[in-house]
Amino acid sequence: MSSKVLILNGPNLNMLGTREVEIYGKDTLADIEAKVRARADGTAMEIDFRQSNSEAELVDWIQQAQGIFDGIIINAGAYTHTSIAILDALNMVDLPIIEVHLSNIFRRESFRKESYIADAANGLITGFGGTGYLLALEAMSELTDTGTQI
Ligand code: CA2
Repeated sequence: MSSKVLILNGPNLNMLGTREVEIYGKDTLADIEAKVRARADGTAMEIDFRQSNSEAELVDWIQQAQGIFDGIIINAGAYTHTSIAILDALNMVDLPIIEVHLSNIFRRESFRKESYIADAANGLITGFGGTGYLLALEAMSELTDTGTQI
């Protein structure tokens, strides 16, 4: 059986690779998407990879995920540290959720150390750059294969 994974990216992640490369790496979001697709290729996982700068659009996509997707991987960008609306939406869906960050949010400014999203997530991968998305995919394949939520 195949599983459909929704990968959501929040504000400013469309600008990856253009500046702050020492923090976020040289890869563009399109590079990361290509690596994720290459990794999913030949597996039973189908990827839907999206980015939005709008909190409302991210909430809409999460609300619509139930019944269509088998899991959500999310890098909510700066909304990670502010958005109760995204947290509520994630809590509403009964799907495995993995939070990803390119940078290690615990080694940065104190306002980045708190994640609202983490409260709804099965797990959090932070600080491995674009590789974090591949690690999340690996973890998601475990969660969706076994149907267990660790
Ligand atoms: O490390 C991550 O993945 C973050 O989610 C990235 C967010 C940041 O607000 C979070 O605290 C951690 C910011 C993404 C901004 O991306 C940029 C890309 C290019 C140039 C400047 C920012």
